[in-house]
Amino acid sequence: MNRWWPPLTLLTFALTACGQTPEDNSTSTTEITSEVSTGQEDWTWTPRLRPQALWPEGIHSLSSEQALKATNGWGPLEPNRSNGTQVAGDGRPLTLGGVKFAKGYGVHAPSELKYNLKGAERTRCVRFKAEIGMDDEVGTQGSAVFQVWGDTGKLFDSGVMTGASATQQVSVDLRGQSSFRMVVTDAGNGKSLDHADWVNPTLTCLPDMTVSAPEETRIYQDTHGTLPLTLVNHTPSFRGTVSYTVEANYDTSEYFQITTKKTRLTGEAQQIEKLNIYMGRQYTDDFFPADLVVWYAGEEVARTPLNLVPLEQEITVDFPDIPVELRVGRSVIVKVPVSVMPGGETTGARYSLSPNIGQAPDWLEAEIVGRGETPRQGGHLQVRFTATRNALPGEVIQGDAQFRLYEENFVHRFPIQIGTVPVRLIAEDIRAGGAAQPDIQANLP
Ligand SMILES: [Ca+2]
Ligand SMILES: [Ca+2]
Repeated sequence: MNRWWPPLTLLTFALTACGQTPEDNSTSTTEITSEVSTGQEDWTWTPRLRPQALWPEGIHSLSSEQALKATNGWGPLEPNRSNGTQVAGDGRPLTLGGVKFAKGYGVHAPSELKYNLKGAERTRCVRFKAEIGMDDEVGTQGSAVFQVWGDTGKLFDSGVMTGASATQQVSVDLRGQSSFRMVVTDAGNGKSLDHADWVNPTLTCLPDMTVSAPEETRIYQDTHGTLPLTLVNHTPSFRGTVSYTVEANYDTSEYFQITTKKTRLTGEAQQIEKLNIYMGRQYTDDFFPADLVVWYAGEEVARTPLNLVPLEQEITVDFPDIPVELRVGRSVIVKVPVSVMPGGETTGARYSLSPNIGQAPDWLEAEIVGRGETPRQGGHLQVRFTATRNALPGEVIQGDAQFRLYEENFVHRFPIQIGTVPVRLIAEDIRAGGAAQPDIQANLP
């Protein structure tokens, strides 16, 4: 047997002592209401009251915090120890079901601990968690009820727990409360042997922050887009990392994914985050109403409506298969057919060119001639390529020029590569050595 037991004499003393108090046979164990004492307390702690400073570390241990009020049915409550006897500081390691715990409160019914939930810098404490049970120092005896109360009434009730009860996990939502109380009653049968433990009591505290997104964000299907978020943080000391999810009444993974997972907040009052969103191909509606939810410490900290509008991309641009041949100082204009599928929504695409040839693209210039926009019913783009200098020895003289498309109507532009065109430079005069190439006329498609 691994459990540590005190000397028999001490155990006997402890158990008979709390079983022989004048209050022991009391049956007037009316439920403790918000501010009314039952008069059964053996100990009350009030002289050192002060609001606790709850800083937004997220998970906030209560085991070292000062309470606004504390009462206990058998001597003082014991921080990080079992209640033991009426003597202060005589408890043993908090033990539930044979498991010892370092943090928590050992109390004795009737007992109450009251805490402030108002934190500094608008911190909001939204959840209380603990493990509860009768301490092993009473064996399978004792009988008590654990309760959590807020301003608005009772938020949790464990039912009657005895020394034989399994440890319970407590998780209470405290949103909307300004304070809360951890209460232990004697379960209506007297307080004898009611040695109760609140183990690992914690508050989850959140920064006061808001998030907002554009009223509408348009993204081409099958591409990544950018969603600008504005994070406003009213808790300057907060330096935590928040994460994001999307809530909707459908499976969002089929339609889009937020690929930016986390943001480290720097304490700035306002922070801009550009979320990367991938928009899938499957869609049936014009837009996707959803909520973007910001999380911290496992709790929702802020949310904003999110309307993602998928743009169809049904434009085909057909470059000629043959290379464009250029002489230095000359230009070639290539007509590029652009087709739009019936019913397609080009929404006025805008084009630009990005040369990309080997290591030395600087000899090639390319530009759109004309409006640079696709007619809604299709048509042609005219692209002018110009060679500006001779190739140098060892320089690549043939390669692909990339043709990139930009959509005017994006909230944020990003390039979509829709094709490449091969371009060949005809060098007339290779300087610094090497043989000159034959003079070949540009091949005009
Ligand atoms: Ca004690
Ligand atoms: Ca009892």
